[in-house]
Amino acid sequence: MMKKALITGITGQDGAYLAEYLIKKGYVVHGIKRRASMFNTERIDHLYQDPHVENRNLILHYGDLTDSMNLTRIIQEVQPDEIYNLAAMSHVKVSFDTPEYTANADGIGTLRILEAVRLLGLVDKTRIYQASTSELYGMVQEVPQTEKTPFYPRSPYGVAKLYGYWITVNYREAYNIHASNGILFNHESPIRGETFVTRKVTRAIARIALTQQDALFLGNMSSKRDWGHAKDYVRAMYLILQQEKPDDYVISTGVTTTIRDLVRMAAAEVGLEITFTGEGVDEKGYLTAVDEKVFVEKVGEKYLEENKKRISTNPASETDKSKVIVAVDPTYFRPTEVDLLIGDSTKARKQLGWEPRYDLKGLVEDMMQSDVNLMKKDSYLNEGGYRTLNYFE
Ligand code: NDP
Ligand code: GDR
Repeated sequence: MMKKALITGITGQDGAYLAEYLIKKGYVVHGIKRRASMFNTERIDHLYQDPHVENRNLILHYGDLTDSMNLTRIIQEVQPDEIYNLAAMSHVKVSFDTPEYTANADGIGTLRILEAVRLLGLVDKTRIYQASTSELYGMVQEVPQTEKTPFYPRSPYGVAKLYGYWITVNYREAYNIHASNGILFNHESPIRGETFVTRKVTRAIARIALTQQDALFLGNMSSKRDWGHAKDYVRAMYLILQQEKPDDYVISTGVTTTIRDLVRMAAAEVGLEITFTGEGVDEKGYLTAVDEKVFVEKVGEKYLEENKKRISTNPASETDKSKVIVAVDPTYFRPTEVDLLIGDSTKARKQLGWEPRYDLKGLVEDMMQSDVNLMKKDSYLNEGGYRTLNYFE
């Protein structure tokens, strides 16, 4: 019998990589996708099979993590051996704008899945993976962060995911469900969402190199992230569900880098020399008092104290170069920030035998290569006149 997996969030970055990985392993993969006014399956189109074909190994269902009845019905129909709960409103900054929805989808959504499995009597059959996150650590308590480091989330997203984490642990303890948390640190890829900082940077640097764009605007460039490749991280998800006992695991590379250095690495891939600047930066590239005003205007006074240190330690460098490429726009600052993430994944490496195959350099190379190709394609379309949409002409 082929194993059946159900992936929520199959149209996202991780969902797409995981679906391909599981299909290659011989699974029948079921996925939940949201109804949208346009096609939203681009990341999995290469796996798509016509519904009229028999013995498909990819089957999609319309659904939403905010709809209990829908989730319960799908789980009942599919009777999955494994559920990977990857669906979420996953953008930290956006969660400040949509806190209630984020809590509903990311927090209560997790409960809906666990409770459906319990009510349907699938506790002994179905294993559950919960997409937990290094955003749980939030305010630095200790580094590197392990499974035992206390949580202190710093965004509505982080707080919603905290509920998801603990309700998973609670269902495991209360009902003996095989439910596990992967506490995954940031992981990226050529199909990463365009508004996360890595992809925003690789897309923009590719466009700047091809003279399609002049400058890139970023927020706080001093925060540090432990970035890995999504391909490596979906392997860890699978391994977590193959363990005899459910448990929680940190998945990370153990190397941390500032946003500023990430920008430098991406620029180096296309031989660009970069200059950092910002509204009101002094000749050394440090943000001046003027920027505090801009900050207050754009972000709000009450966030100034919290971010003052970050503003003053957001230095530019090599400012004597004439070309301005990266500028600071306070709009992208967050009301509360996570300054430093660096994960210790010793437990996963020992117990799961998991090792990442990509380091940050390999990841940036992969993303830059892909985005340069993408932007070249874009140029051809523009130059050929295939891009203009004029509904009223
Ligand atoms: P993406 O944002 O790329 O994908 C999120 C997926 O969830 C998309 O398929 C999206 O659908 C779907 N989705 C969003 N809201 C709902 C909803 N209400 N109901 C059903 N589906 C919904 O995220 P990633 O692939 O990067 O991340 C996967 C999971 O892992 C997320 O839960 C994320 O929070 C978590 N995580 C991610 C990390 C990372 O660095 N990437 C690190 C740690 C945790 P649509 O395509 O229609 O928008
Ligand atoms: P993060 O990822 O918040 O860590 O959450 P993101 O790439 O959005 O931000 C990383 C850091 O970069 C700083 N930054 C900017 N971020 C964005 N998006 N855009 C900018 O212009 C910009 N300028 C600076 C941010 O302030 C932050 O410090 C991701 C998501 O995938 C979550 O779902 C996941 O749980 C965590 O990673 C682990």
